Amino acid sequence: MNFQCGNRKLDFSVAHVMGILNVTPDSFSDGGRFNSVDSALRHAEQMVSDGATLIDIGGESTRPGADTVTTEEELARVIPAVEAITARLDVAVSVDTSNPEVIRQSAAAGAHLINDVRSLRLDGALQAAAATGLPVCLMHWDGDPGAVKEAPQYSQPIETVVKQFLQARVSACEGAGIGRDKILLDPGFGFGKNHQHNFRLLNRLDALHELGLPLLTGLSRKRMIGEATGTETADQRGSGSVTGAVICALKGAKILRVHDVKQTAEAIRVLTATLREGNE
Ligand code: 9MG
Repeated sequence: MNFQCGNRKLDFSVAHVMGILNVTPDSFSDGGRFNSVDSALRHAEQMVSDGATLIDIGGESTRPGADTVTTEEELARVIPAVEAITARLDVAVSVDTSNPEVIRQSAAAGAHLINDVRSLRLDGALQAAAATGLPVCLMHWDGDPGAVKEAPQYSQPIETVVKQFLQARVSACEGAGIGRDKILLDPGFGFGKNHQHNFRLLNRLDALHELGLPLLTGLSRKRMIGEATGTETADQRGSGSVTGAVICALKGAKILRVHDVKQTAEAIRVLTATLREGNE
């Protein structure tokens, strides 16, 4: 059960922890403290020593209301971090981007995976990703990729909506020459979904396995965790996020995108030890 991630192999008999490295000045929960190459590298080093086997570098904030970023600015934030981390650390580097030029230059800089919350729907993104030969993560986010849904409503159960959307994006990828062995799927917790959608999707994550592709999930420090735990700020949501990650892994997710790497990696080790015994 291996997944080839660029020149790295991930053993999918266990769940992997992907550490989040925001290189935006207004990043989600670190307040932009990691926006220089040195501090990005230090943060990545810490996450690797805490148990991350992937690092997801993002130069565009997808927080509701965040400023849009120009291609030049995104490249200036992301590429030096990709170069520094791939040159120095033994870790798979993912780039969180929807921009075709950033996809191209990230691959040239040594990235191993393209993580696109817009599922390669921007003009030229599908072709750019196919040309790199890298694997891609396709995430469910309904509607206009640039817009944030205020009061999301779906006419079918959310797991059906997500499954149909992802199936269509898988077909688009195959049509562009990206093979199924290079595709990860993501339900997109928090993207165009309300509390009920998010938790129903978490409960029914198994439904996405019918697509036959490995799952990546990200619910770390999101509002859904805040709503369930009654925590106002992102940095108060650590234990709720770890619990959510464990639920995802129990339901078969292979990559967990998280802020709290050490705590999540330890929790996953306990889960892995449990599942190894008595499951033969
Ligand atoms: C960039 N980003 C923010 N949240 C995410 C999520 O849930 N999944 C993926 N793949 N990327 C995300």
